[in-house]
Amino acid sequence: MFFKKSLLTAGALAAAFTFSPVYTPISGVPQAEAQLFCANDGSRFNEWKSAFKKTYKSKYKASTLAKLDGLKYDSGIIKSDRNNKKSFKGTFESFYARRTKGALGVTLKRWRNNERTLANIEKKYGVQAEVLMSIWVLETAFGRYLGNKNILQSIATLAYDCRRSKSLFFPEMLAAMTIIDRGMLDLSKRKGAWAGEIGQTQLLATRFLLGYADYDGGGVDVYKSAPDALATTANWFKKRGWRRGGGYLPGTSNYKLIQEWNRSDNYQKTIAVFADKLKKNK
Ligand SMILES: [Ca+2]
Repeated sequence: MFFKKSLLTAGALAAAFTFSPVYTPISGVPQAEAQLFCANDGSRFNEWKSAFKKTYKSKYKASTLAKLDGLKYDSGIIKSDRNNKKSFKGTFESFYARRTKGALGVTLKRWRNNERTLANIEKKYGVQAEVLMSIWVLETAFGRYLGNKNILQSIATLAYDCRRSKSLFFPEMLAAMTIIDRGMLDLSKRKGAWAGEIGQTQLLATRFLLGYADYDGGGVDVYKSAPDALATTANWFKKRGWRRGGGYLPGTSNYKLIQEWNRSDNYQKTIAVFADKLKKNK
């Protein structure tokens, strides 16, 4: 079964080069954020948490800020971040073959079993069903591999780390706190791949916040409800400017949003090409 080998670390791989549109240049950080700092080991993590709480005490509830208390610096996460590029190396052909091995039949079957849901989501948000199916299988094999790292702890560790803190993970940290603050999801109690991704399509916190959509009633649950996870993902693409019915292969109008989903060229192209293959084989 392809699930076991090729998709075991799907979420973790996907996480690596994800990129947030909420980029804050270091030169332009607001004063409050400048009070925070970064480091390359865990020695100042507790100090960073205290500084964070102080800086944002009027922005978030005390109960939200208290979620930081139990977090530890996770050096395993930093190691994953440093080593991640290797996972995406090689030619597109070899990467694509590895990641989609054995996936066509099971993904088509899953699509057929969720035909109406996918059609409704496509109709509502304008994002082609096959693109969502491609992301769903590549990220978590339909919710099978959701990751095993505490989400808030992962995000806090990466937001504190110097390498990509300001450009990528600090905005994710603020989004994560907002998600907790609004009672949307307690990320201090949820698990994801090492870069803090959420649910069946491994959404970064900024994406969860922007896309947040309840397809099947009863509140948004991107873990147990595949329709919620897929609708939230489609809604994110829509809000980022997905053109209804537009192309998504390299060189077409929507490809730039697939590029925004993940920074790896190989992974971007894999999402698009596999989606096209699904459509042609349906
Ligand atoms: Ca729901």
